[in-house]
Amino acid sequence: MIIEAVKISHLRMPLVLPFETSFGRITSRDCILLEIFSEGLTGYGECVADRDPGYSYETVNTAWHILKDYLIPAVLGRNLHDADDCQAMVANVRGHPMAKAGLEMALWDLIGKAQSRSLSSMLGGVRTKVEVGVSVGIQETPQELVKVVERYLQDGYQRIKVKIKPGRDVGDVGAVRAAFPSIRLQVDANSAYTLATAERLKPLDGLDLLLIEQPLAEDDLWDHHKLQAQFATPICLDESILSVRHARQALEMAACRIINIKAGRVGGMNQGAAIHSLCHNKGVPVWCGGMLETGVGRAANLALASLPGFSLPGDISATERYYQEDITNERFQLNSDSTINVPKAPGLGISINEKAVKRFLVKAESMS
Ligand code: NPG
Repeated sequence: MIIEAVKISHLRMPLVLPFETSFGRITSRDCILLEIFSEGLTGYGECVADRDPGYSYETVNTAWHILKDYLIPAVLGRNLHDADDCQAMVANVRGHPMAKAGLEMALWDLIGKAQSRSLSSMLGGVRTKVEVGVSVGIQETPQELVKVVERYLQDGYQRIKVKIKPGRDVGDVGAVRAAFPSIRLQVDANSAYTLATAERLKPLDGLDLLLIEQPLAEDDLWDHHKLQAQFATPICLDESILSVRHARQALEMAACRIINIKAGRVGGMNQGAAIHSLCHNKGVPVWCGGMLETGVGRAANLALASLPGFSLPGDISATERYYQEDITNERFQLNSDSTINVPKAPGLGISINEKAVKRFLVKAESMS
């Protein structure tokens, strides 16, 4: 398929509730919607780079620059047979995985539509619905956190992730565990500790957690290795794993026992699936992370999480947990068994609500 034109749109969407992590609090979320045009079809993708460089160095503005000046010119006018071709076309650009992943997602959608195949089936997915949980941001007080968790449990989520940071860790998680002794519970520090300050997390080992996610800096595999040796609870890496090579090295040096896979963080679905295969072959559990995606990215996450090795619930919640109004016509619902259905229609299996896109638009640009 010849890539005829590409449109990028910077969107800002209000969140239903503020979301606070160790790197800040947001009340709205930015992203870039990509549209790739070929043979009368449109492929949609979502670039998950955020407004601020808190989670990653990429921002919506760096991604805009990299897409507009490098990645889109690398694919415009080219003949694509397979979304996997995209990786080679953008290989000259160092880093910027979220920008690459947004483009790649749109190509998967386009090719899926051309071949009448769902993304899940193209990737080798084996599930029609996937187990999901909810990620709960830092609240005003531990008591407030317990209330919020209770509401999500009532909604039907059977796995809860709690965000932690220094000073808001053992007390908060202990309060949740005391209130709900048998729920599946995990924590995420988003790199907020050092090997020294992570000492204070020791009591978490007694709280029967599924995992402790990314306690230390993203470029610090070796100290994660030292920390894992001190904890019975598995350490899970997120920000540290940007490639298949990082995943292999982290496992070889026992820096973690579980990996969170986000296609955006690793440069695309193709790389996410490859990390999945590496881990699956080694018997290492993986799960699908989330970046507060719109329905576009959520559809992609559900397809990825349908691969056989995704054995832990993903950070993929129902649309209503994030957005009152989404940019897809489809709204994802939570099933009574804490699962969400994997889209079946060709490509991502979603359609776009153009009115909503207009409402949330910051700026747009078309290239052909
Ligand atoms: O449900 O999509 C979701 C949110 C899951 O906690 C979540 N994401 O660090 O993994 C993370 C965190 C995040 C959100 C990171 C937004 C960056 C931006």
